[in-house]
Amino acid sequence: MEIKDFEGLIINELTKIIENIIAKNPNLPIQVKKGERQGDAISKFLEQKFVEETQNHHYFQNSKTSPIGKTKNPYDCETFFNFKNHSELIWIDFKAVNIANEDSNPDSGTPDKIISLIEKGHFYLAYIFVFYEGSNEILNFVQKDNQFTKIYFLKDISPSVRITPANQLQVNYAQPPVYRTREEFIIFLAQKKKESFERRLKKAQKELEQIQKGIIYKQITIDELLLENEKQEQKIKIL
Ligand SMILES: [Ca+2]
Repeated sequence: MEIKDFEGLIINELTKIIENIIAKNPNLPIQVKKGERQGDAISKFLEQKFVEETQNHHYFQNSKTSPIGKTKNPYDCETFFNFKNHSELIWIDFKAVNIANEDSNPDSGTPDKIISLIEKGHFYLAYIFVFYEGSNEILNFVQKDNQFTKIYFLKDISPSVRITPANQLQVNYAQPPVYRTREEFIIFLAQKKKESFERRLKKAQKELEQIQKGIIYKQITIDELLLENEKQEQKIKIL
């Protein structure tokens, strides 16, 4: 089977499940103040529903939610996609977007978790986006570009993604994914890491040069700090 078709099948099946969950639960009893993010509560809801919906599923088996209280867990849900005699581990990361917040750049986790995943013989981390808006007492799932959910694999993430100095993948959720092969993704990820290190190095180099010139922070020099300190010490010493 072509890898691309295999991936397309998984995305299609995931989409059906999420659309089904939203059709059954068009709103949630969660209050959303203007612009407030309710991502965690929505994610918890979707995790549980996903596990329920895949209890007796043709393709998905052994779904489970992330362990409670483990905030740094690499996935929200884990499941296995079974096709013919093959069982493929899928990690799911739910992303709930309040459509009132136009420019949302959610951190999408460390890139290193996908590296460990690939190193262990897997590949697929699926981002599942859902969209919501708040009213007084409830939260409504809404469509964006005529879709209740947008799902893609991390391997197909927008080329505009960057790796932040805190080693987090960051991308504007509105940026569409692009298809790339698995091999292309590995090379792409290495390139993004390289660019991130280069930006950090450039910044550190600049800061190092400043401190070598005696500037400790912004325009403040070490000498100025020492002088100010001496003045303050004198005031205390004559008490
Ligand atoms: Ca998440």
